[in-house]
Amino acid sequence: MPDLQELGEAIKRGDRDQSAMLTNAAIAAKVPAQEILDVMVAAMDVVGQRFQKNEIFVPEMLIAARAMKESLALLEPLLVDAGITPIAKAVIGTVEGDLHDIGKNLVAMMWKGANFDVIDLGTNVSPQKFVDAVRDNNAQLVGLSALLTTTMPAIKATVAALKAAGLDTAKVVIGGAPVTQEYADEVGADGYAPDAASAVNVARALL
Ligand code: B1M
Repeated sequence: MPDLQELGEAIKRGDRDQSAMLTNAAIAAKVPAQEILDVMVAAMDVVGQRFQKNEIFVPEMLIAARAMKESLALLEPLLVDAGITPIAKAVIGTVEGDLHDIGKNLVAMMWKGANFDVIDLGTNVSPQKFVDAVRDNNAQLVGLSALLTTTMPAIKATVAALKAAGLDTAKVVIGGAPVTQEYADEVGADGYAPDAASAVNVARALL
């Protein structure tokens, strides 16, 4: 049985080789993907707490994130189900000014797993870029992620830009650590999801 605790420790240290090796070992041992993911997410929480307490700094946070991303890429095929005909087209991205993408990538994976055709615009995505992508792809669903209190207003600006462009038939789901249902109501988003798994339920309910 692979040591999942050691996987969490490897992510916290930013040891990519070790975390990839342990992730592969866990996959090979048929540990459920959700269980592996939970360990990885908990490790990133600890990284965030250490950063908050000034025990570590941005470079350490970055190498931990890199290790997590590599392990997440190994998990992706397990998280993404083999869907046949996509239920809907979705555009997702992290809003302007914000470079955090791990949570957004997780939502994208879960949406792919729920059989949505997902177009991932990446990070630091301007309202106009969201508008263009929704229009060009005739998307029915839009996902906006923000991890910083300072980038939350970009969610509001993006929702407003979509409305101004007459694209309000596309349902907007928002999320990210500082985002709340209250904020979603305030900015006129159609839905809020606290995590990637509930982003699937929220999207399904809206569609
Ligand atoms: Co940043 N960072 N960071 N960071 N970082 C946070 C967010 C912070 C909380 C750390 C802290 O102080 N404790 C803090 C924000 C404080 C605030 O505004 N309230 C912070 C800060 C301050 C900063 C910088 C300003 C630091 C600096 O430079 N001084 C800077 C900003 C850069 C920028 O974006 N312009 C910065 C930079 C970085 C790195 C680049 C080093 C790196 C990101 C690397 C990357 O993403 N590729 C990084 C990291 C790794 C973090 C922490 C440690 C981890 C984030 C993460 O990936 N978590 C984070 C602390 C923390 O959150 N614990 C922190 C794991 C991920 C699975 O969770 O993204 O929350 P999360 O996603 C969750 C939910 O939020 C939700 O689902 C996911 C779970 O299922 N969700 C959605 C997310 N998006 C969703 C969309 C949805 C629905 C749900 O619908 C569409």
